[in-house]
Amino acid sequence: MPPEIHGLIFDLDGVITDTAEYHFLAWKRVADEEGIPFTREDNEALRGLSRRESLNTILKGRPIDEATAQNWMDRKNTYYLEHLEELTPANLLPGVPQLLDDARARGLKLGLGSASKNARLVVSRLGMESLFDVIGDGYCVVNAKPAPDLFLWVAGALRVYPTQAIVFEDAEAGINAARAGGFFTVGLGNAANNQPTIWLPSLEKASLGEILARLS
Ligand code: B16
Ligand code: MG
Repeated sequence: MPPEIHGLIFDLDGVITDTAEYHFLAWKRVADEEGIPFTREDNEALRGLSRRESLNTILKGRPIDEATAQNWMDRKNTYYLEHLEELTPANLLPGVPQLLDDARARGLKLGLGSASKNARLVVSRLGMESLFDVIGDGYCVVNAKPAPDLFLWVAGALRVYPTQAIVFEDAEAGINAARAGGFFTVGLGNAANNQPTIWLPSLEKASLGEILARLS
């Protein structure tokens, strides 16, 4: 029996738009100011991690006190917000508008599950406020990805069971979170190694009909 899918839940950064570059530039500026080595390659490990977990990863065990940690995270966010001013609907990743339109036409509920505390601002800059039934962001749950809490929170608000929903994710932490919650997963790009239900290189040529058929 094919599963009954009633909802789709999308990660934001790396799935709907590519804000990873802005996160990188903002962390890089803080790291340079503080004399800490931080490369583009290091940045890949931060995909899907909360701001606090990102800082911990960048620090690689270097001890800093809480006031300093807060100061660095605040500065990173200030720099990140400057970059968000460049974001427009043209920054939607290819294939996203078509997929969302198709999902709507099929009567599926649509949710967003992002670790970012800036997710609502990003969604608004992309002109997508009215497209999602529920937006889960970095303020919704205490335990960030890879805990399943955020996706479970979004599914609950959508009134769908995890076994009736597909999570679209680009990051290891996100795939692990969705799998731990019992969701079907579509892993994009580098998420191939994390055993998603279905892997796609990107959403560019994705067909929702094919994705649903492959779950059967
Ligand atoms: P903020 P996602 C994540 O977004 C990013 O991938 C990750 O790099 C970032 O640290 C995190 O949001 C928190 O963002 O500092 O804006 O709260 O992939 O979960 O949409
Ligand atoms: Mg992501």
